[in-house]
Amino acid sequence: MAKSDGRGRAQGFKATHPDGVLHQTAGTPDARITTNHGVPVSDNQNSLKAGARGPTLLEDFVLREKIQHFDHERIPERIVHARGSAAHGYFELTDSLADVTTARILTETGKRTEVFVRFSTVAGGAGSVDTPRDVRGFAVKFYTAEGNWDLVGNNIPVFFIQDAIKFPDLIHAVKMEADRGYPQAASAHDTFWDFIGLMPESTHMVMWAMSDRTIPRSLRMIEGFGVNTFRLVDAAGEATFVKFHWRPKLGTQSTCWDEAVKIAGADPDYHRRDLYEAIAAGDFPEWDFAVQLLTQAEADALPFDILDATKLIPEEVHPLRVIGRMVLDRNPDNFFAETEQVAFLPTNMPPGIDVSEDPLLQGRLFSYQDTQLSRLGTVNFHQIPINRAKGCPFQNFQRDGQMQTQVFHGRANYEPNSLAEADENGGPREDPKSGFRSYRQPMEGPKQRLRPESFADHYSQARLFFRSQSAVEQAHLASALVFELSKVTLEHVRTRVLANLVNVDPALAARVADGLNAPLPEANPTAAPVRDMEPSAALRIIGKYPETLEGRAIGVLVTDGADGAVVDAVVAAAKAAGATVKIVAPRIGGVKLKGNRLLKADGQLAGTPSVLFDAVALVVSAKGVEALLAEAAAVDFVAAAFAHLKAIGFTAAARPLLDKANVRDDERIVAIDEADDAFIRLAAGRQWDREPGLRMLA
Ligand code: HDE
Repeated sequence: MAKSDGRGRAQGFKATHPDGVLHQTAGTPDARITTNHGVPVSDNQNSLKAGARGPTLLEDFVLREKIQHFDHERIPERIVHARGSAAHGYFELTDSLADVTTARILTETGKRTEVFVRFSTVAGGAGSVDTPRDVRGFAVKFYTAEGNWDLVGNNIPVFFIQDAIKFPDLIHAVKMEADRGYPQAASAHDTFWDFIGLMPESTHMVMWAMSDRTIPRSLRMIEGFGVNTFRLVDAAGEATFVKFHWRPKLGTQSTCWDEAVKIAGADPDYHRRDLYEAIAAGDFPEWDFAVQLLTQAEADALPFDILDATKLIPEEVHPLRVIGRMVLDRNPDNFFAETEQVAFLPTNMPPGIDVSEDPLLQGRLFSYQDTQLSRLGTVNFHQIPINRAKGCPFQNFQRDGQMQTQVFHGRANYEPNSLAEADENGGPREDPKSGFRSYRQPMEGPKQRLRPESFADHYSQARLFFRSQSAVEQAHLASALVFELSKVTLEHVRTRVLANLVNVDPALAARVADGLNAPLPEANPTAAPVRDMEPSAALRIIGKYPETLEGRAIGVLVTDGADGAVVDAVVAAAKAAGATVKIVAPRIGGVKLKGNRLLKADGQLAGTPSVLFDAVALVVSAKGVEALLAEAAAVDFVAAAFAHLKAIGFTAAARPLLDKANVRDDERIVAIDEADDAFIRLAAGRQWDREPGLRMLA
């Protein structure tokens, strides 16, 4: 693994920004602090005063400029997806789609194209936590040779609503309630479930939202979906429908709900830190890029409308074709300049990729461009380095505006012009041959506000999703519904949601009603008959991800007097299997192992609970464990690892701690034996059959 400078770049690599961004170098004359206008500053510690103890002078332009700049540091946060983390990387096409599109990003195999990817939660503010139950945004900006392509997706393939006109209502309902300003980053409240109950079209997405997909283990372990249906267009102008998918190399993996809640307290930046540290360590996350392609005839044969974003296309019916891969290999240099200022626009598409008439997508085509104006404050936001087209020039006759940074030459700022003929630079010209052309979809019909009949089936795919899950996943989903609805204070809201659930699956509705201790209502009327579809194993996550330690973390709890040889063996085996390892000790200075060897700790026990690890090892001495028995954080460390179905490896002296934490033996409670790596083998998975004995699942 290459040594890294903390940003995922090999050491010795000098950071030179393509846009000449300032990198001060300590110790050189250029390292002087200056004002924003270049005047060197002599004293950055004291303001200019009348006398040593007198008032500060208005004259102090150094102070005024500094404070004024600080006063204006914040910009409006995104109205949705405010909390995010991002990384740079590259995309490489492995299988050309030249038969269906002219877009070079999808036809030139082997070429690496720079990308910038931002992951986000949806509902919480920028300062909220990383692990609420929420959809994750998965937005990719490809800097292609034919202009930027922004594939602005989520980690769930469907959406709550069918028409963009409902988006402000949906978001108002899920965000903190209008009068009280809470809850932050949570869907478990009255207004969200009130809206959901009144919008049966949201039921399919609700199934996904209540599944473990919305409590991911890591941003490196989420899928991504373009959600909306797009088109690919070939040289003859013929179109093919396309759905875009990202598949994480580490598999799609989740936490337990109780764990996610506790991580929010233990490390609110859990996902952000994980992404940053993995890239900094050279452990680059990677995704396969895949498409589902459908002709118009194939789309027409589907039992639902391909323009309806509340529906997915089962993989068993139209398999995924993997056409490329994406690797994230560099952390941003500056969070604000890049992660905060990046502006994704679903309208950014190179020639050969086009939109469909999906009414959700159609609204998005307006919204993203528009929102940047209040967020970034100017029509020139495309000139901010992270937003600039890098793979090709950008040039036109749009001029001026706030924060114009380009200096245009020449007289012509209009087109057509004939200045070129007068030997003056007439500027760029349109390109009828290879410029962007919209697909020539024939259109006719009366102007009207109408939902098509083909969008009427709101429950069949919700049922498909629920019935495709494993028993464990069904229990989690039902329990999540019980949890959320238990936070709803309005009884009629709970009842209405239950009445919708009856349409999904009467047994699910009965389980949730039982979990609420509420009567089961009659089913709500449906706009179309609910169909049974063939269950799709592809919709599960448990049992699908690789049981590997790659991308996972192991916590080793140690005490004074512990056997250093055992610690070394566990650490070496875990690292060899691809895990990161953290030593946890009662005090951060570490412990004195047997033989007086000092072992420094990476985390102090009270601040490093086991929710931060995928498995834990207890390597302790008899004397050390005595002290731990009187430490609630130690008992919690073990009890929580057990409750979250994790492997616990232990040396013999740890037994009293296991007993105090009420740990019952099963396959993943493993005595650590230097000669046997059973703990490491079992550390990658969770002991699912432990769960029913531990908590009341619905
Ligand atoms: Fe967005 N969405 N959205 N959205 N969305 C925004 O644009 C909007 C939808 C998604 O990391 C906003 O720049 C409307 C679906 C992501 O910067 C805003 C509708 C999907 C991000 C906006 C939708 C998404 C956004 C807020 C319904 C999955 C974060 C800030 C018609 C395919 C991008 C911004 C980033 C952000 C509008 C629905 C994904 C307000 C009107 C469906 C990943 O323009």
